[in-house]
Amino acid sequence: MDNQSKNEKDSQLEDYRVEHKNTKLTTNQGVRVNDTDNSLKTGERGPTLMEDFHFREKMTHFDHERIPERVVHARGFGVHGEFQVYKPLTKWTKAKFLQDPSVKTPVFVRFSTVVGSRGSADTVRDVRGFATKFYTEDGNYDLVANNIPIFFIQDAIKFPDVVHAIKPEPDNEIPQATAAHDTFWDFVVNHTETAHMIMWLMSDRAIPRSFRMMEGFGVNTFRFINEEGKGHFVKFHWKPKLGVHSLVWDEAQKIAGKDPDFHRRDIWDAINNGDFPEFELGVQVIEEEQEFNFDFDILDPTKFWPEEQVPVQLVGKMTLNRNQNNFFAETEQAAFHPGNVVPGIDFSNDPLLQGRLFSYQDTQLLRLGGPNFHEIPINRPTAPVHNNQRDGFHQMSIDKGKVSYSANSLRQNAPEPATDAENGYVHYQEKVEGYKIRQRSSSFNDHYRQATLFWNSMSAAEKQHIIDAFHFEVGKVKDKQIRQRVVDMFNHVDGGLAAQIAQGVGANPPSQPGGTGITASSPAVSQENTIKEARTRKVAMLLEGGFSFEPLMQALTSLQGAGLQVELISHQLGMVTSEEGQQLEAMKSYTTAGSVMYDALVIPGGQQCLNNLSMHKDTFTFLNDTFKHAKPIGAFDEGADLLMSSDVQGTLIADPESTNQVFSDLGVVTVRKADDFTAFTNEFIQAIGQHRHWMRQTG
Ligand code: HDD
Repeated sequence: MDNQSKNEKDSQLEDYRVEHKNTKLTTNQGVRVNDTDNSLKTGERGPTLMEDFHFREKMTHFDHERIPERVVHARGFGVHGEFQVYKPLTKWTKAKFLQDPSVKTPVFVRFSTVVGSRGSADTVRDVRGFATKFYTEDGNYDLVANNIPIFFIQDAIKFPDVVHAIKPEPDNEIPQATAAHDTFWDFVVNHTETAHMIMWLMSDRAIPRSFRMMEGFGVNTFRFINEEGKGHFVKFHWKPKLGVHSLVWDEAQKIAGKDPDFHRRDIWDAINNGDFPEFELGVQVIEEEQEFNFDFDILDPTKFWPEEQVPVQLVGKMTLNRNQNNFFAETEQAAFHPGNVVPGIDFSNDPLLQGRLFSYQDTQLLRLGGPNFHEIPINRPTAPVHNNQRDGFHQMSIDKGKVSYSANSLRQNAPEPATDAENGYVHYQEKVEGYKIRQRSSSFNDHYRQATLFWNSMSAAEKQHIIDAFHFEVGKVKDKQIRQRVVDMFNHVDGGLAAQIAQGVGANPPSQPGGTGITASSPAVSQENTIKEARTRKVAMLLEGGFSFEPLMQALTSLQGAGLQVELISHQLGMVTSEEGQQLEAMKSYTTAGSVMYDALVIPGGQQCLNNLSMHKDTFTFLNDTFKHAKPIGAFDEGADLLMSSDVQGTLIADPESTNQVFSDLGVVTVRKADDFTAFTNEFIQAIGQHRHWMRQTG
C-alpha cells in the first residue's frame, strides 16, 4: 500500500513474502499439479488411491493447520509501526533506541483481549493487552503491557488460579469471554488483593471504543540502567494521541453481535485510510534512594504510581502505519516476552514480574512447537544473532562448521562473549540477602486504599457505570453468599459504593461503616479529563429519497475535512435520489449496519426524505439508540422534525428568541435554513469530539 512505510524490519520480512500471481499450482515439493478438484480413483465411481500424493499432502497440511491458541490473550490483532524517541534518555538508560531522535525503530504491536478464545467478540468487558516488540539495534525489546495499570494478584504463583477462575467454567465451558460468573467472583472474595483491579475492570476502561483510544501500561516496575551502571525504577506508559475513550455497556454487547470484529476492523480501516494511530511513550521514574518514600510498595503490582505524585514524562512517539500481510504468519505467530530486554533495561523484584519472566518463553515452546520460534519471520530480531545453540524442531539456519560450543579454539572462540564496552548485557548488580521463605511482604498488605483513590477520582457518570457493571457481573453470580461477600468486600473501598452494589444484586447493605478514610483523588485516571478529538470518528448519515442535496454535501465536506469518516445508510443498499434529482449511493443498510457501529448520527433535510425516514421503524431504532448511548446527533432543516417523534423530544426546550425548536445542549445540534450552517457543523464536530454526552444519562 502507498501509505505504508519501509523500514529495516519490513525489508527483512520482504524476503519471506510470497505472492501467487501468474503462477501454476504445485505441490509443496514444487511439482506442478494438473487437477486439484478430483482425487485419484480406481474408475469414476471407485475408491480413492493411496498413491494420490497431491490428495495426501493437501489433506495432511489442512489437518495440521491449527496451533494451540494462547492460554490467555488468545484473541488479538497485530499492526506494524515505528518508534522515535524525542530526546536522548542518557541520564537514565543506555538503551540505544532511546538515545537518538533521528532513529526510527520498527515495532510490531499486538492488541488483545485476555479471557476469550480466539474467535470471541472484541467488545467484551475485559482487560486489553498492548504488547509491543521493538526491533532495536541492540536486539528485540518487548514491552508486554495492558490497558489497565495494575493487576489482579501480587504474586505470579497465583496466575493459574486467577486465570482458571475467570475462564469459562470447566464442566460446561460456559460462559465465554466474561468475568460474570460464579468462579471468578468466588476467587475475588477470597483474594482481597484483587479489589483495586476489580474497580478498574468494572470501569469504562474495560470496554474501550478502539485500540487507538486506550492507554498502555507496563504494569510491573522495571529498571533503567545508564552507562555508569546506575539504576532508576521505571514504569512505562503509552498515551494515545486521540485520548482514552470507551463504549457504553449496552452498546458493547450489541456490537458483539453486529460486528464481533469491531476493534480489529477499526484499526485495520484507520491504517488503510492513512489515519495512523499514534501513542506517546511515557515514563515514571523513581530514584533508588526514594524507593521507600511512598505510602505503597513500589514493587506491588496491585498499585499504580499516581501521576500527580510521580509525573509521566513523555519521551517518544510510536506511529502505527502498516497493516500485516497475513494474520497467522504475523499476529498468531508473534511471541512476546517481558524478559526480552536490551542493555539499559532491567527488572525489579516485583514478584509478579519475576514469575512472568518464566511463563512467556515456556508457553511459547508449546504453542509454537519447539525452541526455534525466534526464527519465525515476525519474531526475528533485525540485530544479528550468533551463538552455539543448534538443532530442534524447524531449525531454519544452516550453521556451518564443526564447532557448536564455547569456549573453543577451533574457531578462535567465536562467537565470543561481548565485553561491557561492546554492549554485552550485564545484569544489574543489586545486593540481595534473606532467608528462603514462602511469604508475602507486609508492605503488600493494604488492598483497599488505592481502590478508594480510584473511586474518588471518577466523575458522576463513571461512578454510575461502575455500579451498573457490578450489577451486571455480580448479578450473574448464582451463589447468594458470594454476592453478599462482594458487597462486604467492596464496603472496605467505599460504603456508598457497597450500598449501591447491594441494591442491584439482591444482597443486604453492608452492616459495618465502609471506606478507607482516603479522600484524595487522582484526576489523571478519570477519562473525563482525557484528550477530546473528533478526528477519525465514524459518522452515520441517514439517507432516503427526497433529501436536500446542497446542505447534505456541505455537511459531508465539512465532516470529511475535519478527518471524520462518514457512511451513508438507507433502508436498503443502492442509489438514493435527492429532491433536486442528484443521486448518492447508500453503502450500508439498516440490515448491515446499526447505530452502535458509529460515533454520531446526521439526519439530513428534505420534506420527502423526512416522510420516507418516518416510514421505517428501523430509523427510530437507529435514532433512539444513538441518543440512549449518549452520542451526538446533528439534524438539519426538516430532518430536525424527526427528532420530535423520537426519544430526543424530551430534551426540547423553549427558546424565546427563536420560533425553531431548540434542544438543550446535550450533543443534539440542529440547524434551520436561515441559520449559519458553518456554525452548525463546527458545533456538531465539537460535540463529536466530546465523545459522549453523559448528562443525558445522569442529568
Ligand atoms: Fe501475561 C500473554 C500482559 C501477567 C503469563 N500477557 C500476555 C499478553 C499480554 C500480557 C499483553 C499477550 C501477548 C501477545 O499479544 O502475544 N500479563 C500481561 C501483563 C501482566 C501479565 C501486563 C501483568 C503485569 N502474564 C502475567 C502473569 C503471567 C502471565 C503474572 C504468569 C506468571 N501472559 C502470560 C502467558 C502469555 C501471556 C501465559 C499467554 C500467551 C503468551 O504469554 O505468549 O505466558
